[in-house]
Amino acid sequence: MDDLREKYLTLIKDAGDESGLEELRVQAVGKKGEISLKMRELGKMTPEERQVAGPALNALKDEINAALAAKKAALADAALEERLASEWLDVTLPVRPQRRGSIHPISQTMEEISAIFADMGFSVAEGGQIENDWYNFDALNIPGHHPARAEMDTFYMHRDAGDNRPPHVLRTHTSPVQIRHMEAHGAPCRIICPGRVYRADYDQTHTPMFHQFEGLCIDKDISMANLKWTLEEFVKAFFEVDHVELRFRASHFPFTEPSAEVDIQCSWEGGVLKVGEGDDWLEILGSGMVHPKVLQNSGIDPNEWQGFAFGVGIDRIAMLKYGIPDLRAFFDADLRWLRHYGFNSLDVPALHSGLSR
Ligand code: 2NM
Repeated sequence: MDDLREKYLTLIKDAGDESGLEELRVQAVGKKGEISLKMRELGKMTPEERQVAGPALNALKDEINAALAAKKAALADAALEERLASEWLDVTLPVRPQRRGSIHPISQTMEEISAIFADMGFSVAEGGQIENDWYNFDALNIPGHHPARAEMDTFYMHRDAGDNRPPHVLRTHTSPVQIRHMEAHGAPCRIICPGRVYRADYDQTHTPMFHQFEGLCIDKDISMANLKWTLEEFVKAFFEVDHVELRFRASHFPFTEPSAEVDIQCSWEGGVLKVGEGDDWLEILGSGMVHPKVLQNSGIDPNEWQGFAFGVGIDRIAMLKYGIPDLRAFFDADLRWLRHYGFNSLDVPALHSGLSR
């Protein structure tokens, strides 16, 4: 018995890993292990012999089990220590200086817009890029025969021959998101809807996919004055100037009444754009008071609520702000262009830190 003890305690002490240790356990105290076999021999002993050998064997078995458990814990500890040592990481090290990628100017501009409007209590709403007739046109007071529908250069989705349902369309503006939002949440509401929109138009100043954001504010006692203040605050914050004149020109959209196109004061002295100086004007957006029919179509009572809405082309104001001369370069995925015009992913636009620094 002393030999057995000596043998197994030494083997256990020298075991290198958990699977080796498990083999030892089977070999010593498993069902057919050496100690278990010895215990079976107890039956052949005289009662006197058994009284001595029985407790001694049990004690040995306990001792070996305890040694196995202790070694198992020690091996697990060692494995953990080894893993922790290899996974060690100094989180206080500075970020690697080389820039691997950059934020596209349109993404940057969208983040800036969101930060500005969030500060005025607007939240961001998004929706799908494939829409149906109702949400893209009818709900917005643009009926089938309306010239605005033809003017929109709409992309129609394919329908199988014989399927006479009206086709889906690629949304031509983000207004459907606003209709769906009013339908789902009712009034009051204050949202901006940025996103991709599509029109079949391609030249120097148009791409078939472009970005816009629309704003919508519905409440009691909302007027054009609220619209003017909101847009002034936006333009000042976006172009990072303290003062700017806005010019409202009467216009027409089916979904607003009255409607206005808005120009901002600027100068082009020396070929550089300065917003809020000089006596030139730059058209940047369309706006108006939401048409009562649009409210009604969205489940909102126009006798109780009213509001303003506006739409702005993101690509264009991004070009103006960041001096990007060519619209189409936005979508060329040219790495040299992206490195030049891209933004650092760690500088998240926020009003308190300077929007675009
Ligand atoms: C514009 C100009 C004027 C507009 C209207 C709506 C809605 F859904 F509330 F009716 N959203 N956006 C709107 C109004 C858009 O873009 C030039």
